[in-house]
Amino acid sequence: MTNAASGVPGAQRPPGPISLNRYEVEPAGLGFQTFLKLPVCLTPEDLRAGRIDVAICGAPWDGTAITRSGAHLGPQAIRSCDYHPTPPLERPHLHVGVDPLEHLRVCDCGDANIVIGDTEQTFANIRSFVADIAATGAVPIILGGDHGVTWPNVTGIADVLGFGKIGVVHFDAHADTAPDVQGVLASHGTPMRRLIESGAVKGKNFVQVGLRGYWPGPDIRSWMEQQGMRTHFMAEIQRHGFDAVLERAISEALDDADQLFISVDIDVVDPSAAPGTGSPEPGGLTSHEILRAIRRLAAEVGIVGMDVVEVSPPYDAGNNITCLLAHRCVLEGLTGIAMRRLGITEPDYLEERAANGPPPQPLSSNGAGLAAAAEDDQLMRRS
Ligand SMILES: [Mn+2]
Repeated sequence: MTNAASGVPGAQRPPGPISLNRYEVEPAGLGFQTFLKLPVCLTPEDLRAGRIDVAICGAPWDGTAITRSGAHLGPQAIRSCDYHPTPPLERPHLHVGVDPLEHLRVCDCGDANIVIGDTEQTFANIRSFVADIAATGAVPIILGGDHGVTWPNVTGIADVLGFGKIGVVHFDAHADTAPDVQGVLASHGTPMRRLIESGAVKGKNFVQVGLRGYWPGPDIRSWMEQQGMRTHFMAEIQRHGFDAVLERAISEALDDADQLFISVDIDVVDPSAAPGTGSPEPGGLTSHEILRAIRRLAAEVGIVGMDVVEVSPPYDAGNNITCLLAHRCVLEGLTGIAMRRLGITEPDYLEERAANGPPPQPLSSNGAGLAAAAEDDQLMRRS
């Protein structure tokens, strides 16, 4: 996030978050499209001065996608999926009664420095970009980008918190554990292999949810089992229900590592709700299942980072439903982080009014009210 050259961001001003709003109130779509039109932080000093809790940022890279491309356009497309005027900066979650922006200081850090065509340099840049954010104590939420970026994303956090200390819950249709792709180590099919082989994440601290389809074969699956990875296929979800599998994933995530990173490949969701992605696989989660899962993990386990990847706007349906879902995945992560700060960590917490409908109307008082209204009506007619 820092440059040695002249023109260092922040060199000519006091550090702190910068609002980019030109006008006092700007409708969504007007002006600079930061996430939720949040203020911007360009340097670690800005993050520290603003005592930022969560930093949204992007890794607009699709150079390691081996299927359909376009994920480099994900971060800006996701940022533009908001429709509330700002200020006021508020997003009260109707199901849990918590407004994350009331309890968290959140900013947009812009994007990691991408060098088109140079995977090695780009991944080094993403890793240090994420580490710089994590080192300030802020939780990075990274918008992808193809899934290759999860290797530097998680490694950057491990650089700060320690190798082998982080658990990963990985939502995906695909295992992403190939040893290489045509001899190439950095790919969107290999990041989970790289994280385990490098020691950034222990195999048994990897929990995967939503796998399906026709890959990988027995060799890779047996490697995954040897590492102790906990993999939950869609078949398990179909047989036992999503909530039961999510409970298992939560207890596995809490098993050893106490620091959790969530990696959301949007293709874990069925292509009917998330068509704009590189490797769509029919038969996936619903949108409300992924949203609830992210919120629950952030609230009940706690997260030190998250990414939402593989959103490819050129393949999205005309109403941007995939980008919209990715945007809401971030809002659920923010809500869960705020819930945990408030001590709301009970399993599947929902606000009473939202979960159980309107309070019942006592029949007697209702009847009395009607009778009184009828009496008023009679008086009106007589006068
Ligand atoms: Mn995938």
